[in-house]
Amino acid sequence: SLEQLKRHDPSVEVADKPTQTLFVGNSSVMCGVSLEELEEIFTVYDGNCQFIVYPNKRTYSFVQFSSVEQSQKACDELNGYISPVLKTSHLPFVIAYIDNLPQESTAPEFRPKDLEIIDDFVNEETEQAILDVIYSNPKAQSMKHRAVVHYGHAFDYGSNAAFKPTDPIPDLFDKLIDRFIQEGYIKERPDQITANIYKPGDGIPSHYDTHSAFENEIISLSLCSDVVMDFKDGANSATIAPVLLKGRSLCIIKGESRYRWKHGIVNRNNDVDPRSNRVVARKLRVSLTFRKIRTQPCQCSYKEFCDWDREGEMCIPSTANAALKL
Ligand code: AKG
Repeated sequence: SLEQLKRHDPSVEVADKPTQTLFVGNSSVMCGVSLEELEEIFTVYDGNCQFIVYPNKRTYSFVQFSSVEQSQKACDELNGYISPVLKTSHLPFVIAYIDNLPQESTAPEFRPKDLEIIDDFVNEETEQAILDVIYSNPKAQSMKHRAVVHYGHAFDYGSNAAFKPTDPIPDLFDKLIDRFIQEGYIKERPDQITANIYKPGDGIPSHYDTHSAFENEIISLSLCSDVVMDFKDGANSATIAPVLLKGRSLCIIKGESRYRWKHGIVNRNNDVDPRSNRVVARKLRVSLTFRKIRTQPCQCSYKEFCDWDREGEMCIPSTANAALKL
């Protein structure tokens, strides 16, 4: 295992005395060890230890403890040990103290074309003000699974084909829209806003925002928690770009990233930051998605992914419904 460390991460120095950070060989999903198992085994020594993992890329992980005493106890007790917590793996952990973690990649992250992420778009005060507006709506207050509140327009089950006006767009959200336009992120004014409230563990299935239902530019403002959104290439579903959406960031999905790539959030309690490989625990997350309802057939240049066939009638109500996931 240490041989593999030298080969893949030569910048990591193995220490000759105890440090706060452990290299743990035979500890990844490639060896049949789940993140949940790893957490169960190592948090016994430090409830706040941090995990750096490489699912499907490395056979090892790193665990960073709050103190040397904690890492020493974990190392003494777990090195060479096959924990009974492990359901699938029968390989002993190979543990070593290390002086430094692998350097974070400085290469640009792999992202769909035309996707834009703006960190720190709102400050904490504005974040709280937005949450207050959302939670003043009774629909947002009790929930078992992902809860959804619409502003401006909502899908009309009655006619099953159109949007109907619903709660008006709050002034604060209108001010955000002014900023999107002034700062050049979008050109057209959205008229439909959806607030999604996700408990830790909740996600949203991979989907296209239906071409025929909404105009090109779609904005999602993330609040409260970081989360990884997976973009899947519609032309090749094995191509997945995981993108970290930080709390208070803006994600602008347009062009190729909107018409050709699907987006979704996996149901799970943790994410792996694609840049640092750190495990990030999810908290309750609220997002606001801003869209403009389309009134003319979609004329995008991604015809193979479009529900408008350019020849006949093709605005399928059920897909407009799916777009809003009501
Ligand atoms: C949607 O409402 O269509 C979403 O994909 C929500 C995205 C998000 O939660 O950021």
